[in-house]
Amino acid sequence: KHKFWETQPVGQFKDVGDSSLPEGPIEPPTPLSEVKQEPYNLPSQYEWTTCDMDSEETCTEVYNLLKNNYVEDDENMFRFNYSKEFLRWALRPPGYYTSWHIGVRAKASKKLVAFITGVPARIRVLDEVVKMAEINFLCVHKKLRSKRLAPVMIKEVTRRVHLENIWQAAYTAGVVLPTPITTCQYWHRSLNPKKLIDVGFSRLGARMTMSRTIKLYKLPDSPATPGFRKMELCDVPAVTRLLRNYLGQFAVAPDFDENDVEHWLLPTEDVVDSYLVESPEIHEITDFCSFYTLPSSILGNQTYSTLKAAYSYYNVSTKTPLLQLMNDALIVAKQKDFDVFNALDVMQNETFLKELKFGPGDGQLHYYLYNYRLRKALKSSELGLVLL
Ligand code: MYA
Ligand code: JJ1
Repeated sequence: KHKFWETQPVGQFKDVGDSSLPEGPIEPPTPLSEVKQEPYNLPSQYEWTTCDMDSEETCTEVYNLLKNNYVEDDENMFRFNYSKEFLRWALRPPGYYTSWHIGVRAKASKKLVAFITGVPARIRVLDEVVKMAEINFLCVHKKLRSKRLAPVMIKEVTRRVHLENIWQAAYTAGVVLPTPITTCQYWHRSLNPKKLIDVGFSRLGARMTMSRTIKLYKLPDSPATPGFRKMELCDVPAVTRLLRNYLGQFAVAPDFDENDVEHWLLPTEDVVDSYLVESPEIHEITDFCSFYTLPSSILGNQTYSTLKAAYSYYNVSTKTPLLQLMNDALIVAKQKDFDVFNALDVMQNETFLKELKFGPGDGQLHYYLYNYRLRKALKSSELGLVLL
């Protein structure tokens, strides 16, 4: 059934539940001299290109490929529309490799027709910190689908990751592959219910009118928690301590240091927003919340072309109840004109989703590790990792 994935060092469906298999790497690293030195072969009309995201021109080509060909919902009503600024942020974290930003061009026209990326990350799995690649933005132009280009791209990114002496990877997908370490549910909190209903993102509930719906989702004009403010550069050490301590409780989570926190969590306009609670008396940072900006194109609506969505990222509560902290996150997201606030049922998110009027979506997100076996699948609440 999975002609490609059956050949890869990933947990296979036939092994699910087999607790005699060892936990950890599925195959050992090979000497670097034994890693294939030349790129994999593409069909003869295509060529590899390394995408320099510093180049405005290349970044625009990547942006347009994804804008027109990346992930859609199951009814093809919405398509992710990552901004250029977001792509630069996502692809240039500390220690990134330009060689892991891989494109495919048509030789004749030089048009960019496919893309896949990796970025380096340290991810803790149970009690071991593992150097990994986070693989994302796999995309093949709609006109070139089902030609088995994706397996070649995955093998090529794998080869380039191996050349940096990294042997594991983490990735997510909306499709089921061999085999998820966990499956997460998307939840959605309406901020602009009228627009969401008008564009078909949500529906009027039974026995609900538009005005009752608008009232149901109304939020205060400003956050309620004393000392709630935007994160700043000087907060990086305190936020790193807070986050490291919090993420320690999950089975799989990033091992963030201060450089990572500065990159991934310091606010960047229209890319990532982070807020914290500084106790007014002792100036101690006790709580933290964050979300990233990922709009979707609305396909074929006369009135609206984009849905502005915020996605819950990392949140830590030690003093302010998580429910109150996330309510404040919803309030600032509404103030910033987002239409919807999305979250997965990871970490402790289940403790606020229903109470804060999130509803389950029709999408799921499956999480995977490459060349690392977990004896048992995780509950989504045991996962401390959010990929973009
Ligand atoms: S997930 C986002 C994926 N992108 C999209 O959904 C955008 C819209 N779709 C497309 O662009 C295409 O449909 C794609 C497939 C490119 C997805 N992950 O070329 P094909 C397998 C992994 O004929 P196409 C993200 O970015 C499929 O099961 N494999 O198909 C994370 C089949 O294999 P098998 C996938 O539709 C990506 C084969 O590909 C996915 O033209 C992580 C068919 O190939 C998928 N999302 O193109 C990648 N979809 O026969 C893995 C289909 O065995 C990274 N397939 O079933 C692994 C770690 C690598 C690094 C390791 C380092 C050590
Ligand atoms: O956004 C998603 N679904 C929406 C829109 C559905 C439109 C018809 N298919 C949804 N809306 C209901 C909201 C409602 C608000 C009031 C309360 C009740 C709920 O369910 C879904 C997630 O649910 N998104 C997708 O399907 C996009 C793809 C998700 C998989 C992504 C995979 C890839 C990334 C790898 O990096």
